[in-house]
Amino acid sequence: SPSEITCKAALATAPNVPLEICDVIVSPPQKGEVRIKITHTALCHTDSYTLSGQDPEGLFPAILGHEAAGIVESVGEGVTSCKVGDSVIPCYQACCLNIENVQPCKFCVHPKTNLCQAVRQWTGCGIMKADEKTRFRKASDDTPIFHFMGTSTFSEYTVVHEVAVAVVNPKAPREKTCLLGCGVSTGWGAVYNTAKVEKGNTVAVFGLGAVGLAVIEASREVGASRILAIDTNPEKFEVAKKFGATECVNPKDFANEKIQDVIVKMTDGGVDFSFECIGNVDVMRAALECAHKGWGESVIIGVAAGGKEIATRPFQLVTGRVWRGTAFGGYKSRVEVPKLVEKYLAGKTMLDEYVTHQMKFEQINDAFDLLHAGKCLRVVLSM
Ligand code: NAD
Ligand code: DAO
Ligand code: ZN
Repeated sequence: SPSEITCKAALATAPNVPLEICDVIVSPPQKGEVRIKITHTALCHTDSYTLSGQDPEGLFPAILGHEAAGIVESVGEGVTSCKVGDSVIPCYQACCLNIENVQPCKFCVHPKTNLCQAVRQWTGCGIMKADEKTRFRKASDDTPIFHFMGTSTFSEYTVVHEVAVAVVNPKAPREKTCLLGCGVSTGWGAVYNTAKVEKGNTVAVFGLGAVGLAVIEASREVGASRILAIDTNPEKFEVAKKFGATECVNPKDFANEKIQDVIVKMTDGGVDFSFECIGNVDVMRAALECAHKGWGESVIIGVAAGGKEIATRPFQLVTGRVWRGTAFGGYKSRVEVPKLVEKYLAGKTMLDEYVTHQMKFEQINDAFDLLHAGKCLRVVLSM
């Protein structure tokens, strides 16, 4: 049976201090768990948000990271849906469908949601369901280390619940498909599953990071007639056009006008769909209010800081606008992520284009600096 592994991990010891690369001991997977050798991990905003100390669920010390790919190293008792050697993508949003001897939760069988609750109460507390303990401890002094989002991919080895493991085509390059663990899938799914954008629709996308660009890419694929790309950083416009934006707008060019009024004027009353891909509650309002009267829908994707609230005049909704939100683009992760990998392999999606930097795992703090400076789409670290 599997034994403990000592390996390198990037430890978040306390809010707002650089990660500490150190040796950690990773326990064997218990019942319903899988130990994964992480080969590639990207960084996403949520990792930096939790590291900043603003995340109400943030725990320290912890191993962050949730956008990754790897290979199954060992499996715990009763695991049937993956085996040693499988190429996998850990899923922070679990999915308990299609597992032998597992009764799916009521969220998983519901067609309108992907918010599986099978392990949510434990992943929210940084522990594993089987014994409500962590599988990580510091090699130097045995301090227990919390898990993060049920994934903890900033480690050479991690332990996750079986319901959080998507088995994917081994031919797919993990240095690219790791992005399907979060941001890119989220943007695509927001268009296909949440908004259900159709050919000829008009779209406004606020925030041109990887998530916003994935929204643009999917909107182009479904045949949106106009795709307005909005960002306060004009350096993002060139890449937005490459992904399919038809027009780019910088709110800073309209100092005396609200951006929603600018978009409404540009589009004869507003867009069919808008997407907030930033995490700014004022922009969320603007996105709702630039949706067309009578039918326009706005999707919140960005994660706002803890305690923030959204506002608009209720009349905006009375007059037919709809406000929605999405987590992981509505994809039922374990079932649908493998299909996204196939779509990429068939040449029907972009993915390589979202990777702007490749670095070694040891350079993770430099990668965070790039993220904070807005200088990257995605940095992929190889272990
Ligand atoms: P990012 O930081 O790479 O991109 C954000 C972009 O917004 C940047 O280009 C920035 O210049 C721009 N921006 C900032 N303030 C602006 C403003 N006031 N007006 C216009 N543009 C502005 O981020 P990302 O990785 O693309 O993620 C976007 C958001 O989506 C984050 O909040 C992230 O946490 C969230 N997210 C949500 C989910 C989900 O499931 N709902 C999944 C992944 C990421
Ligand atoms: O409460 O059941 C739940 C689901 C919580 C997870 C939702 C995550 C949404 C955004 C995550 C940010 C990107 C990693
Ligand atoms: Zn479930």
